[in-house]
Amino acid sequence: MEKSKKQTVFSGIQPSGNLHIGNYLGAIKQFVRLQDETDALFCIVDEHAITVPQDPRILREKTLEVAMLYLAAGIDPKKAVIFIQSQVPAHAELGWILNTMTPLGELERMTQFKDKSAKSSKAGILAGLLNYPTLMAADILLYQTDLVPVGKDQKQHVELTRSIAERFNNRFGQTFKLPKELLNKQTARIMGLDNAEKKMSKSAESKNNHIALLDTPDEIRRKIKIAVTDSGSEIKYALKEKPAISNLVAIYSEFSDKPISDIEKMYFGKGYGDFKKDLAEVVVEGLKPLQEKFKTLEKDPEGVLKILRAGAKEAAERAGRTIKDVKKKLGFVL
Ligand code: ATP
Ligand code: LTN
Repeated sequence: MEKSKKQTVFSGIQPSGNLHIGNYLGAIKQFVRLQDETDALFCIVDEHAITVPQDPRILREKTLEVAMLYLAAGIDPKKAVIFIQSQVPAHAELGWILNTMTPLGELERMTQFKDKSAKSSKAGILAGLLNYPTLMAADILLYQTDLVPVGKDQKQHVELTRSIAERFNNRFGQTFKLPKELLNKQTARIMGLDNAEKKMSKSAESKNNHIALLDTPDEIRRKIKIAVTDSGSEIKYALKEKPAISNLVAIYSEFSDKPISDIEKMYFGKGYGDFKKDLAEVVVEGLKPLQEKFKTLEKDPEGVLKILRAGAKEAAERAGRTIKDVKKKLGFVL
């Protein structure tokens, strides 16, 4: 199929901490699958990361780390465009323009804003945290995106993107394609290992909440050993009745490529101890190729920067077409 006939896919990850298996299963694994069948762009959204204060040295380090993790996970720069958001100025430009057209109430309703702002005093909440979704809308709309592969926590932001685009199109004529979120049912919300009621999160307080993609085998074994379980002893996938075990079964299934029903059969009559021991090895083995490739990439930061610069160039060309059309429609002098 010709490139232009393929569906366009866009997604982004913030370089704001250690990427974990929730990010991998909910997002990156989909990216790798989609790069073959679609026209895909994957971004490292550093301008989103600064909506909470960041140490500049660490931000730079984490930005390159996310790029290397994309590559180590199997995203191929020959198949997909990989780039850093701040290297394409059209994102901030369109983000601002969309800000001027988005009612405050719609931003205040966003669950992520409510959750993140609840953790600070009012004086500590930055305007950028509230305006975060308009920048995300800009990311998506600049590329005439059809599909946005994300975890469930981002569904609301993609829905808002659609209403922002619709409103703009109604007022100024057809400009943006209306994008849709793409969720993988089994992995859209991987739960914390220390608490099966909350999603696995980079910013969780406990170190035992998540398995980071670069955790050592011993760290992985330790975290799985102490992961919370449910009452009873059966290994089965039943989200309401057994949320913690269901989460571990889903992780097992994803890293082993075995369907959930096979895992339930394999562990019928066995206890949590046996299951957890095997799960740890499945995750250790599952992450091994990624970790090895990461180590190789780390030795060649210049090579990675080169890929990112080429990605930014291609992204800027494509984004440039949309931003030019938007400016013309708004009455800006070009
Ligand atoms: P945090 O984990 O600190 O809340 P985040 O979700 O705000 O991080 P990103 O790192 O940008 O931010 O998320 C990258 C991708 O990973 C997004 O598509 C997000 O939906 C997905 N994701 C994050 N946490 C999970 C999870 N627990 N399960 C599945 N997908 C997830
Ligand atoms: N908001 C997302 C990161 C993000 C994104 C995007 C995802 C920024 N821009 C565009 C998909 C498409 C998050 O916090 N996970």
